[in-house]
Amino acid sequence: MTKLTSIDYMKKEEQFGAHNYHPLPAVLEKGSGIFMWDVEGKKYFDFLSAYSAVNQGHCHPKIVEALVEQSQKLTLTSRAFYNNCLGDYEQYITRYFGYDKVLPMNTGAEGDETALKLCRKWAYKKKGIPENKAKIIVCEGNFHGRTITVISMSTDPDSYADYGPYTPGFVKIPYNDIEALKKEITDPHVAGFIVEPIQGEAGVFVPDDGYLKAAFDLCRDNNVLFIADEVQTGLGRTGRLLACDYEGVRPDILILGKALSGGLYPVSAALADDEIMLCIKPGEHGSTFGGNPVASKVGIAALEVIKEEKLAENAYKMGKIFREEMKTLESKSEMVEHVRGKGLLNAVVIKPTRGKTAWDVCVVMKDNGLLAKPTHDHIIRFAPPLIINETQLREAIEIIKKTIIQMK
Ligand code: IF1
Repeated sequence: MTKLTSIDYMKKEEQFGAHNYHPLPAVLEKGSGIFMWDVEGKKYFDFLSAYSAVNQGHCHPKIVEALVEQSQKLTLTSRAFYNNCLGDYEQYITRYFGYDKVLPMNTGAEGDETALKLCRKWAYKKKGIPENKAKIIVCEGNFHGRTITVISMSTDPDSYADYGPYTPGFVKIPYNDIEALKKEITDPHVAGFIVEPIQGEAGVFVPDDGYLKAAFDLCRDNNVLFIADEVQTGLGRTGRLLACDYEGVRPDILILGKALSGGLYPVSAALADDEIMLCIKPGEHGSTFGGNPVASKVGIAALEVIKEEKLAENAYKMGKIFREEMKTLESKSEMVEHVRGKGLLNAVVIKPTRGKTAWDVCVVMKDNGLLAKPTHDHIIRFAPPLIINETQLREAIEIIKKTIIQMK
């Protein structure tokens, strides 16, 4: 049986798969730690981490062991019955983040949907907003997932075009603009404000220092729920356990996903205190796989790794080195316009030069052994697993520098 080549695999996907992505031409077969290998055996630095789902590194042994062990015992009971894993996971994750309760789901989008439903339930049951009048304030440039309600919040035509009619009840304001929030938040029908502490997909937009705290205070003063979508920024990625920790903000509803499983299994969660969480009664929300035994064991292992291996601290240190080194490119290459980020969630804004774009840079970086992907045309996100050490980081930086400087 002749071994299939990368081209063969790409052709198969082209013929039999939906065309809902435009991947870089790399066909990966193996992952371990910060590295991946393609079907021809070529080794790559992974500088995307599956959009921050692989913070712990590919196939982390401790998380793999949890997955394999539970998969041979009991994988799914549905929530029609109890099981001996969910309660331990719920106790572990609520103590880990300091909330009364967790509602376990699977994808990040389901985590966001859960938060929106909790917010609306709270609006009617606790705040006393008239039925069907609840409003939730969202930020322009947001990305919270791909469901119809979540893209109803989006201002990106790639996310919402031709998917109407849209879910009503969302008020859009500019990101990082406290005055805009102040203007809308006094409306008595406003129930919540949902925000990414750093806008990942929009291009790693880091808001001004103090923005999150000021927004949180406005929410508190107006009896509005502050909802943090930390699906991408959470779990050590930005150099703290949560990006909200930089400003001492404790969200009323915290949304987690992606690295909550270390990339081994879809695990997401919404965390809140009883006053909010108990607004949802039995039978009013859930999912077949939400909180299943495998997700519970994998979730605990993934969270233990973040603490035991001090991934947030490492992300903070390595991120500083990364930005310092990349900033030297600003003066050396007309292609590098700006470098920004926090921890190991960083982005380089590329100025198309001599017809070469961010995509071209990523294709050459791939040939040079490093995988990253542009977001929104001219911005390259660099987000390696948080286990990367300084030697590996500096080797990767050399590849990035070499690529950008050689772009002719
Ligand atoms: C794709 C983007 C990133 C997220 C935040 C919720 C979700 C995401 C802040 C939903 C998911 C993923 C989705 C994936 C690519 C990636 C992405 F480019 F789409 F926007 F990271 F920036 N909140 N982001 O970033 O989580 O349902 O996917 O588990 O759709 O291509 P999910």
